[in-house]
Amino acid sequence: MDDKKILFSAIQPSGILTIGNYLGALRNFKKLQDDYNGIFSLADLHTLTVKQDPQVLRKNTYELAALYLACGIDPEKSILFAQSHVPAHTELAWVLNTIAYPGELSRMTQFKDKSKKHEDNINMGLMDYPVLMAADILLYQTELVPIGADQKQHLELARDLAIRFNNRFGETFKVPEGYIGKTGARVMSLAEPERKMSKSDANLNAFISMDDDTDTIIRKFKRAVTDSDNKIICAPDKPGITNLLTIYSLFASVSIEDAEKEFEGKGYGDFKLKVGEAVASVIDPIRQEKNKLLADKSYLDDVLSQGADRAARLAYRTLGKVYKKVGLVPRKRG
Ligand code: ATP
Ligand code: LTN
Repeated sequence: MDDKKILFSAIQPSGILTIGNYLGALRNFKKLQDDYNGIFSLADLHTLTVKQDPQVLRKNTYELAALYLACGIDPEKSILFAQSHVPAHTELAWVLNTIAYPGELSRMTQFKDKSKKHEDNINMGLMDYPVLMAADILLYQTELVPIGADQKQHLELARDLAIRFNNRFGETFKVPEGYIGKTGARVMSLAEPERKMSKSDANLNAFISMDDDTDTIIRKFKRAVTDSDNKIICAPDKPGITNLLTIYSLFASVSIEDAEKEFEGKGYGDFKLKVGEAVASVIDPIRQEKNKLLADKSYLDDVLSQGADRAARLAYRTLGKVYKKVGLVPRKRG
């Protein structure tokens, strides 16, 4: 690794990703990987906080590895690995648990939302989720963390834990900054534009999955909830159209203002078709590339294995420092 700053991010292999995950996270990873030492993880341990079918989880993990690569993460430039392949993540999480307070964890919006959604499975892992996420980030002396807007609160906690540990035991962790894109950090549901687009939504028409083909994408945009008048502009009282314009501007690479001009005087039908076509033209080649990569599991296994070796080298440097600072006796070898 050269002396560029470290960037870390992760995505859970908890299902097929949506264009929300793409616009809020994945798209930025590729943009940033040349200017930083990028470390990208499959947050497989995080997914266990919600019930998973073991076979589906394994499949989703390969899907996500292939998607990262298809979206342009270059394993020669960046490190790509599975969180569970580097045990330092859970080891550091344990130490951070001893300085994290139940009060601050139970106040987290995601914990409250997911507790409501999964009433039958409110487990310790669900509450401890942000501490494992803090460990992910702090292990690598990370300076920048690209995330969607919904993860801002978790990043704040990672910063608080780094500062708390440094104050108590001496300078150990870099305090990371978040990178939240100006547009696309919170893509909204197509069915209920006041709520964020989520891959676990029961209504399949509420999101565009990265696996949807062109016809499906166009059909879903056609059904997208819009507002009562016929104006195609961004406005606080037009959340549906604002969301579609944002999606269009990012996928067609035009500014919101230019998009508004382009559709001035046009009807919703025309507009929605254009949004669908713009999205499909970007997603189609990514999906095809992902499926090609998925056919070669041994290549994906190799990438992840080499990624885990490189990640572990960096991670254990920090973990060694942490163990020493808190007073654990180092194991004597030989
Ligand atoms: P779930 O919907 O199953 O709760 P999720 O999609 O919110 O999961 P992750 O898959 O871990 O959670 O998210 C990966 C990245 O995508 C994170 O950086 C997150 O902030 C971002 N992200 C998630 N949803 C959106 C969205 N609607 N708009 C923009 N970014 C998003
Ligand atoms: N919780 C994140 C996924 C995640 C993550 C991380 C993101 C796990 N560990 C470390 C950034 C840095 C989410 O997006 N739901």
